[in-house]
Amino acid sequence: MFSFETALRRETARYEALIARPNRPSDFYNGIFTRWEHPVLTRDHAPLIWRYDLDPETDPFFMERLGVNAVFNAGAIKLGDRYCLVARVEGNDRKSFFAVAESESPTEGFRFRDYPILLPDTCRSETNVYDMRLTQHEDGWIYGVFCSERKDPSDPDLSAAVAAAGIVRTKDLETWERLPDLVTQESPQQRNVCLLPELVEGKYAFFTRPMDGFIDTGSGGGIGFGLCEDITHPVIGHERITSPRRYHTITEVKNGAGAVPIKTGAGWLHIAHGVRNTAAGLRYVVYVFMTALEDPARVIAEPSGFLIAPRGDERVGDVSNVAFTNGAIVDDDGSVYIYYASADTRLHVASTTLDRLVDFALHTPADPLRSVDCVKQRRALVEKNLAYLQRQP
Ligand code: BGC
Ligand code: BMA
Repeated sequence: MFSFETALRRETARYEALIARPNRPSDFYNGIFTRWEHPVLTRDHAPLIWRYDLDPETDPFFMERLGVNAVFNAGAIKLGDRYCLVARVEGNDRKSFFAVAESESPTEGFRFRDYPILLPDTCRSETNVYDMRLTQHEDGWIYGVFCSERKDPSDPDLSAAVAAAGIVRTKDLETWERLPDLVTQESPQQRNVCLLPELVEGKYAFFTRPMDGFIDTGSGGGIGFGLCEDITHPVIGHERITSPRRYHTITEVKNGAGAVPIKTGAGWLHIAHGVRNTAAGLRYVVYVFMTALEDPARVIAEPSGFLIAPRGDERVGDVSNVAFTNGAIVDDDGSVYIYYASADTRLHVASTTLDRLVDFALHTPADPLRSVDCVKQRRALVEKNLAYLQRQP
């Protein structure tokens, strides 16, 4: 016999056990980062009060009334001693929204606040929002830059859409002020835009991703960079290309910013994403590059290949073969927590340190772009290692 009470008790206990589940480093090793065993957020982390109607009068079968399909791509920030994630939550209805999950630990225990974020509704045609990057700006605000998507009214194709960068700001992740969407005069569409924490030449500095169409970056040559004078009327004239897309690399089809760039003594550290095409669809990986402190658009290092690609269970989900990040937290002790999602389905954490990431960025050889040169690069490493081993007693 079905009992509402029993089902509610069982699901509540399961939910609490999930939140309380300790996480631990997995046995994956590459010296660059530690992969943690369990995801930090999944659809099962969505509170019961978001999904069920807990009143047996109106929900006698204790049914999910508003299911949650996926929790992934999160902006990340540390506020006081709390690690805060603004996750992309996708309902069973395909619409995404933002919600804050927080914990005293960077790797486990994330719990959503009671209410998801209700953004100020400033544009009737806006249909979906996702992938917020959180910037603790030197002007005192926390900015959230996200993708705002709507149907393309000029194209009868039902799937034709327009993507723009929406901007909100807050002090506490609770009250959000919406600013006008970013206007980029050279690019009709934008996705994967993020704001640098510091002014450059006294202006707000954005990493952009110029694109001609909704999916195709077209003539968009890579990750862009542009300055805007007034954040309350954000307009960017020219966008310079920083990290470019290149033939037969991990960025051939697209690339874009990931986490907000991190300032280090050696330059701005970027944890970005690159996309290549395959017979099985697009493959997304996370990669690293650095730009100059005095000119954040100028690339000074780009280690070859990816930092994080989907592995094992990470490969499978709603959009398989995707590793994607839009948030990382740098701790006071130099630890870095990269929150990356797999397959547009769940959110994981990788931990490392600033020292390791900078060493990786500066001392890993660049992609020589041709197979034959890649073999030479690898043979040179083998030769160095064999000579080293021979010198050992
Ligand atoms: C989806 C995004 C995706 C984009 C491009 C959007 O409709 O919500 O997850 O990145 O399309 O494929
Ligand atoms: C994009 C992103 C993400 C998503 C990825 C893979 O373009 O903006 O939302 O993770 O595609 O679907």
